Amino acid sequence: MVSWLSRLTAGLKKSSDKLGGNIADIFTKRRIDAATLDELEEALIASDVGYAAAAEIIGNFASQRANKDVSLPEIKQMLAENIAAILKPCEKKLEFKAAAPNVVLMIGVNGAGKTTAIGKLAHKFKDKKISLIAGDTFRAAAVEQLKIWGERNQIPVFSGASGCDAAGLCFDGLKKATDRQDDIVFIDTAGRLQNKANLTEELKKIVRVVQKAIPSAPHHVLLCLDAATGQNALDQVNVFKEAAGVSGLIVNKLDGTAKGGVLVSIAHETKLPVYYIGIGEKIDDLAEFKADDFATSLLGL
Ligand SMILES: Nc1nc2c(ncn2[C@@H]2O[C@H](COP(=O)(O)OP(=O)(O)O)[C@@H](O)[C@H]2O)c(=O)[nH]1
Ligand SMILES: [Mg+2]
Repeated sequence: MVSWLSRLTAGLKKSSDKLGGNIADIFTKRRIDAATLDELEEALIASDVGYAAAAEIIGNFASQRANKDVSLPEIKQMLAENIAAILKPCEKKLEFKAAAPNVVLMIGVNGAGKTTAIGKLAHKFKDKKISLIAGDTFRAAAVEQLKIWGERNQIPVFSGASGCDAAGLCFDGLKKATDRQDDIVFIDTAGRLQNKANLTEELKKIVRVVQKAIPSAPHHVLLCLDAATGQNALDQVNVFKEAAGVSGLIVNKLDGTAKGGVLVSIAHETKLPVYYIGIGEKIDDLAEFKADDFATSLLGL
């Protein structure tokens, strides 16, 4: 069995090759001076770490190394520690209340990995009684996709006719889950960002209806982000925060992108919990977010 850390490191290889390669290029050429620090900051920004986080990391790094000679591995280690410090506040465990059902609203733009993340999470929490609600009623394929995950996990999927009212479906699905005494209900939603006003309106309506069905719900509003969208992910956080009040993040597709540094930017700017990271399409390709592991993997350490 390959360890989580080595899978994470393998997934982040494109990101770490880019960042690690750029850092190596900078430091084999000359000693650390102001120009080198600038280049290092640029390398971080080029890896989607974001301006503010990069400035903070380099600021800390500059004061720590204070005229000492440092080797390349030591430099990477120091950077990894500074990155981990930014990520640490976002490392939180996704927890559920004993009082059932816990309602998890999964939101995000099309393709961000919502449906897949629901399938993976249902598997992670397979010791609990779970049902799914196919709230992405816009595309028939979306309902089918969720049903496949339902079959894989051997759990029920509550769905309606294609194009039916998503909020109404959620209300009925939650009543059913309450009757069934489910521990957790995951609600899949549509993410048509092309029509922002409609999306926002629909999500707000879903939240209202969810609260009507179960006053303490939703217990989690998880925003899925596709790491490959880079800095644009931050705009998505703001749009969805306004629409549905994001309580935590799942950052998907960290495998196969060179933009893994965006997680540092997201952590720095939003401080939202990052519960899980997606590192592949399979049922097991969802890892708990660990700040130290992520930082060392990002630097290829
Ligand atoms: N490589 C990779 N692919 C992913 C990951 N998560 C989801 N996908 C794929 O991305 C595509 C869109 O995912 P989907 O769950 O349908 O997104 P949704 O539109 O937000 O529901 C699908 O082909 C998934 O298999 C991930 O972590 N890594
Ligand atoms: Mg979907």
